[in-house]
Amino acid sequence: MKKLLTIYAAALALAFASCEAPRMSRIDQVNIVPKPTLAVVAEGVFDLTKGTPVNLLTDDAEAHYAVNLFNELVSPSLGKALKPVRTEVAADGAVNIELDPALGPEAYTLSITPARMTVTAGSAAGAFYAFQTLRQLLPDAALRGEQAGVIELPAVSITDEPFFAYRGTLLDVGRHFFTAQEVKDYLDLMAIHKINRLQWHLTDDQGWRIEIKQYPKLTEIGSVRASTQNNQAEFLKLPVTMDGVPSGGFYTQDEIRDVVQYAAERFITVIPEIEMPGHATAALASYPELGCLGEGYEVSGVWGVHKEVFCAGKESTFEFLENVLAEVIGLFPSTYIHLGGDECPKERWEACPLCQARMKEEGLKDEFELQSYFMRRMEKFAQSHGRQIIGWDEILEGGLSPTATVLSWRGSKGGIEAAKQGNNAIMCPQEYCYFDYYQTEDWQNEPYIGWGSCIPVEKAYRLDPLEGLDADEQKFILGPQANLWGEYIAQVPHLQYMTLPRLAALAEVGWTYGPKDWDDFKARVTAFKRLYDAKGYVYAPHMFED
Ligand code: TNX
Repeated sequence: MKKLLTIYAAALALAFASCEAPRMSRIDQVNIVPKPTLAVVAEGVFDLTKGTPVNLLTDDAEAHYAVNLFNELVSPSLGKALKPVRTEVAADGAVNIELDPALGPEAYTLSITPARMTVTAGSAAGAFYAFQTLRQLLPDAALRGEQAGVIELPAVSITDEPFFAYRGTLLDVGRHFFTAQEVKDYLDLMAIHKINRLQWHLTDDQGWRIEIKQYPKLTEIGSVRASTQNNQAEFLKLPVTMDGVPSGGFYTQDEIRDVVQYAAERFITVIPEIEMPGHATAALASYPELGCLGEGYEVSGVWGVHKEVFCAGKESTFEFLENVLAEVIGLFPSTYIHLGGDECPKERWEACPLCQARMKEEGLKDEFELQSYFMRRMEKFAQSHGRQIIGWDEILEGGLSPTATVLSWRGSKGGIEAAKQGNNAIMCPQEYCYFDYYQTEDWQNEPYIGWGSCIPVEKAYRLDPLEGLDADEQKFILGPQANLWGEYIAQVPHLQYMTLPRLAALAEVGWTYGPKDWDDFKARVTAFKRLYDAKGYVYAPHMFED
């Protein structure tokens, strides 16, 4: 028996030795999304093997980081990480990597000829984007990480740079919690689309998700709700039904730091959002003294706009929020901190003697001005810590602070108004950018629940973030953002389905500004279909079907 086994093992070893890793043929057609500034496809292929030298023409930490990025992409198939060698000039038969600060920080050129491959990037971020483009040039089997002796790369010459510096998505973990690992997976999804901002919606009526050391009850009490609405009551005009199942979760500060670091490695800035003065029920359930009523709050299990908001009359509210923000600022290096500011009903303030007294004292003519007072006061605090604030477009009501950035969600008009006033704005108009909406009109037949109305990929692709603005005003538009609201999104496959392939459309809106050609986009976006399939991502299939 032992002898038999030895013979068998020897035969196996021989079989492996003689079975060389295959040559992976080049992709049939070069398709790149988002569309590069300039891309010229040429004849021939470059053969990448595990013996291909990687020449580093710049010798600094960023360049070495770029080599790691390259290896992450190709070493699973080549079976080993390629070692960089420092050289003065680019050479044939090699991959050449160079950083050239004369290019913009996110800019790159990628040149592949049968003789050599050369990446020149403005910074490590540019190299990162070059390799996201290169990913789209890899054969399917390489995307799946299958072994290859040779990977054929098509000859191309690409010069590329994003149009907008801000290309964002919002992830709502307030409504349904996603673990730190799931958030990291989401960051990976963003990164392949060259999206570089994550607005992390960490607090809402239905849950407080971030550990604040000074206020432990925020997570002890505020991160858990007893029961959750499980029907689309608003959309279907039905009475609300509840599931009766407790649900919760929060991130420790260590987890937050870890996610922020993971994002930074992918050139994504995480912008924390702490909601105020509205969407505050979970905070009030934890510290009821911060509300106008002072008692009787519960972490909410139903969706929609809630009338329980922070009391704007009490000094203790501001003290609390400043202490919270001080911890948040310590965790997030982002220049921008998002302070919410949306959907704040004024009913409690109207009936609250302290809020009314504050209005009198400060000479505020109505509750909208009181909200503006609230936001400006918190903005001042953020600024005293060297940060800038973003707020939903409601911060225009009652007087916009000259230094706040507006996130335009009720159409583009808030962003337009902000830009006309000389304020920065980010565009996420509801009718283009709400990825929690259905993907098709035929919503009854979609496999996952949506918020209500529908945004097909083509609609998402049609957003023009600069529409309605003249050249001077356009400078204030930082870029577009897609919002993934989480009322009905509790599981990762659902999250992926709502995101893909609409994120590819948003990616192109943010990266490539210019005339729209839907048919051309539709043909090119197959690059992402290959990737989604290789990685096993769940996506809406409709645009690939006809
Ligand atoms: C509006 S956008 C909201 C969210 C909801 C979303 C549902 C904004 C500032 N508020 O609270 O989750 O609609 O699509």
